[in-house]
Amino acid sequence: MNDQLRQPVAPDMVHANIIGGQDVEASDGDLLDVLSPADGLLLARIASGTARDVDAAVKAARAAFEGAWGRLTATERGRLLIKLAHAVEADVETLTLLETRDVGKPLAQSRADVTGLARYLEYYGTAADKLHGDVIPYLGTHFVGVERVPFGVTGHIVPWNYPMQIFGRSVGAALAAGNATVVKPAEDASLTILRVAKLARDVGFPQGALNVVTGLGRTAGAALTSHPGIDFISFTGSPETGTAVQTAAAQNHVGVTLELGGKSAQVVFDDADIERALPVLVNAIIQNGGQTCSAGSRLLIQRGIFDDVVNAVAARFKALRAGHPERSPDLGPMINQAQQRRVEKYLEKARQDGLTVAGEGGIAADAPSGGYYVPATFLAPVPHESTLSQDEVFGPVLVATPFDDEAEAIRLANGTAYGLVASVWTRDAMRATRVGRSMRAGQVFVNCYGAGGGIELPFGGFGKSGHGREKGFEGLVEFTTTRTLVIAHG
Ligand code: TXE
Repeated sequence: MNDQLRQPVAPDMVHANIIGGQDVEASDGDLLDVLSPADGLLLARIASGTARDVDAAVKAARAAFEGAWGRLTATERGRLLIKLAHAVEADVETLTLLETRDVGKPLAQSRADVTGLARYLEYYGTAADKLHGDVIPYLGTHFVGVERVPFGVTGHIVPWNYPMQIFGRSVGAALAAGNATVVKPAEDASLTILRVAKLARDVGFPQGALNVVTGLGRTAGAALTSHPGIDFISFTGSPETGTAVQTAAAQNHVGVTLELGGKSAQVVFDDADIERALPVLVNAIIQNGGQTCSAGSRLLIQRGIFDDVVNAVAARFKALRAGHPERSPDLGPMINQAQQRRVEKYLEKARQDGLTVAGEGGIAADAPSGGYYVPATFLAPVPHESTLSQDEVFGPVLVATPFDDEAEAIRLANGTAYGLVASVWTRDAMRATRVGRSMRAGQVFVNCYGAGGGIELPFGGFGKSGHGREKGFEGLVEFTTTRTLVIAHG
């Protein structure tokens, strides 16, 4: 493990943007403080990127696309991504600790994210030269070939909840497809992305293929999404910012992928294997403190087993402790004070509305007082129409609602503005298939939830959860368009 990181990180640890392969300070020299979610103390400072920095990064990316990066074959691009995957694996200890300190994830989750990033890079690296076009039968006198070509320069707005994984699925796929990239990490989660960009430089990515401009969403982020030199945008974040991003993209007539979170239902029928389900039902919301777009934040339970399942889930919630992320807690802190307040406000309103807390965890006695901790909270029964059943809380808050039959289960599961993920728990294979295929969600799990990380599986939403697909081979295709060549030969 990197000894420097074992020590308290010096507050003057300052990070520049990475533009055209160089470390570049913000054009006006401004810095943003990075606070540790575990204790609220200063951890580092990052460049507060400006529109000028974004412009320089877009120009560096364009030069790479038209130059050394654009000239590489798909195989050569793939090899570089695989080299980067190996460099990430070799750096796993340092990246894991840095991620935990920056975003407050328990070490095991940070490690899983870093390993996930390496796997994304491997997946897209090995896929780069398997992405090919088509030949279309046409007039007898003409040959028609359809090529899959990159857009050019892609912009990536990455949120703070899974910086490593979202960087992997978005930037990894865009690079594999041959685009040059400009990344704006979240202001609360830039440190590991900057480090990976340096690893990319070390393993030989041509200058400008991967640029990182850190800073605020309303300045650096907005400058990136409205820049006329950007050919496609990938955004993961809130629906409100997603609207701003898509509006900006529309001005430049470019496409966007939006992944905007969810309010995903876990549907439990009375014939389900409850013992098998219980740990999965709880983990689906507790993972990353509930700050997960695909969190299973609603339990829909068939009425006959409602009380029993609620009691069993409540018992598990009571045992959960939020604590310092370097001390293997059940869940870490929220990312920042604003997110902590957001979750607390939802819980205050729920109590005012008279909703019943069925099980509440605690905060570990040794959790630093300045950290952004929220106890895991399970409420049941919660009416389907209530705010807590409809809004994405993005914290360790689970609600349960009873249903009577299959039709009601489907209506409730599909009854929010979101549509990202769902799960169905039953031993009846026909019902599992029937209900699974009725879900308005981009991914549906049967007798499991989020199994295996899903790097190979297309992921994305319906409705307010956004549009476009990431992950899997479909995520690679998403970063390309076509060019059709018609050749007369007779
Ligand atoms: O999101 P924002 P916030 C949801 C979750 C959370 C809420 C608010 O419910 O509680 O959103 O989080 C950049 N132009 N999700 O405020 O604002 C910003 O710098 C361009 C769900 O953090 O969407 C960051 O990099 N970019 C979600 C990114 O957008 C802008 C993950 C996300 O920030 C911008 C995160 C602008 N005008 C939050 N304004 C998921 N789908 O998993 C901000 N940004």
